[in-house]
Amino acid sequence: MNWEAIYHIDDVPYAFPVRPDAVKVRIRAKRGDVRKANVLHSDRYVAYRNEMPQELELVASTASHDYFEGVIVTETKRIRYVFQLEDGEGNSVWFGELGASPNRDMAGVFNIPYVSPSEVHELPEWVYDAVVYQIFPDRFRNGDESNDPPGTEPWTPDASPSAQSYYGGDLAGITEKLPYLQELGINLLYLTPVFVSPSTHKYDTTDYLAIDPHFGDIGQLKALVDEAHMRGIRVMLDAVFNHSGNQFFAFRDVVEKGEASRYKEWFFAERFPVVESPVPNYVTFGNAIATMPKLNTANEELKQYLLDVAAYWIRETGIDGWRLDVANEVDRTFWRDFRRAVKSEKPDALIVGEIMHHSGPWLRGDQFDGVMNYMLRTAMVDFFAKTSIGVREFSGRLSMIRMMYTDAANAAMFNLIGSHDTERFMTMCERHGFGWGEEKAVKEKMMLAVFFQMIYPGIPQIYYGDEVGMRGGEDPECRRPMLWQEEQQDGELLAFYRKVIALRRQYAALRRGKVRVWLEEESLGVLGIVRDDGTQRVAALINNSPLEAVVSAGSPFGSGPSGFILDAMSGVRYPHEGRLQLSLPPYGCALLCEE
Ligand code: ARE
Ligand code: CA
Repeated sequence: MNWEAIYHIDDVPYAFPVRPDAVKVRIRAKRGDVRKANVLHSDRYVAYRNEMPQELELVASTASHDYFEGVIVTETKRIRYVFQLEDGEGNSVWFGELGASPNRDMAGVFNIPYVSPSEVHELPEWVYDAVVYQIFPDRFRNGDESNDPPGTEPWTPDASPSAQSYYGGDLAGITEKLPYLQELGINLLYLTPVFVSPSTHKYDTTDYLAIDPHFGDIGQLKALVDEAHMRGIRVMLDAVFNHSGNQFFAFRDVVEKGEASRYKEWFFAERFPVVESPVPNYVTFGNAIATMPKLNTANEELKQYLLDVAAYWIRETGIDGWRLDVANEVDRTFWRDFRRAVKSEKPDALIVGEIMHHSGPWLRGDQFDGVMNYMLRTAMVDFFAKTSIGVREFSGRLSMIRMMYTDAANAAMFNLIGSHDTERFMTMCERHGFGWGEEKAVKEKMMLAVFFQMIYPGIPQIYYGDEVGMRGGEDPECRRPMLWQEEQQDGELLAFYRKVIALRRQYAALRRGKVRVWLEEESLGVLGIVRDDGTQRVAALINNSPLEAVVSAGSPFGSGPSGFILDAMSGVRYPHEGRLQLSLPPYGCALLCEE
């Protein structure tokens, strides 16, 4: 056994409360090393050696490591525990706070002195059932031509927008299309910024307390939220608190009054007077983007101002949460206070940060619920669109990402294949797909990725237009106006989206079930994933290869209650006697369910 690979700490993500009386523990070992993993635990104040060993389950594997997990239930909320690992050759090792040792006492013990209820990362129940649709408001639907900005361009979905183009989309348009979204099956909307701003994307806020007149007004936002709620759809807005726009009143004040401005501490002026050109002498978002002065969110006065903004929109319009822009560059104390402010205004509000990389520090339950899962997107792009990694590597990356976070954080991720900041997924499939221009295979790869989104833990995210086959490279190409003409939409793709979203809503195991890898058929390109919520078990099969795959494997359904297993994708029934044999078409998938 490789002792050096064994790892656990008594902290997130290796130990975290899942209920006030239960803590999940995880331990890592070298892949394939450990045949049996146990945790021995008791109350901290009872005499040693009275513990019962509790066996842990192998829950995830990367190329190099296996991860074992178990839930310790505690009546007293005070836990003392130590791990004991066994390999296949009868060797055993103890692992405690002093490290690994063949001698139990030399390994020491881990302690969870007290599980405070406030440490449990509680998610609103609805989050488990959510499927989110992202809208870039200027480009979704023009519902009111009277508010169009000057120079509004014609709504041509194959046009090439510039960074400054306006297309006239607005809140009225979104409200008008709620029936379409309801029929699609989504139940959460995320709108990129809607507050007053001089740009088309509105990430440079002029007024945090007013809707941009080109999008509508607060009455129209209220109407949108009310109508959405009536249709079972929640609404989240974009909080751009890392920076403001340079037209924001406080920044104008600093530019005008310099050091005498009472808002000078709200920003990071390098010297006074503050100048915006030729090079800004203050900190901005990104690299010297003068129109986006960075906000000093550690400043108490500014903090209160922004927390009031967050509460105001919840209170006045009933929105259900916030997506946080450039979330990893904002003061973390600010985010902790933000969470308190938002949840005290609306206890079941959802908070999702925008972070493109490892997000552990923000996902301990004290700041965000989840993040936009760009790490998962990269894995999906590599596996489905580029085929630059195989089944094992993909599966390993999924495991790695899950093992970075708590169960709650994993459930609240926005699992996206693309956004307003990335090339569209279909375009990536095309670009990396087939020299021989196989239109069909390109679409099938896209469908596989969407199927995967729907069977995986976390909130599947759909970027407007992906569902009808819109194409587009990086910003601004990925922000074309929505394709509404039915004859131009990809009806087959849209039908597929509706079908797999409906399946996610039909099978509770896909939303709340634990996730286990069932099959990693590297040579076939087949991945099998099981979801199980304790009452229902479903198994998803994905054939990420241009060839038909004949899968013959031990069934994940045990002996099974009936003689048949249903593939909910095709409607085909397979005989079931402990073994499953079925064939998947090229880039095909199956969702197997007990009947
Ligand atoms: C505009 C132009 C672009 C141009 C850019 C540079 O449209 O074509 O390249 O200017 O000057 C908003 C607008 C953008 C606009 C930008 C600046 O939507 O259209 O770009 O403002 O005016 C990092 C951050 C991440 C951030 C991305 C963009 O970590 O938070 O950069 N995303 C948010 C929003 C954006 C928004 C802003 C922030 C600013 O979602 O839409 O942009 O409010 C790697 C790095 C990431 C990096 C990423 C960039 O993955 O690791 O950290 O993300 O690249 O894609
Ligand atoms: Ca309009």
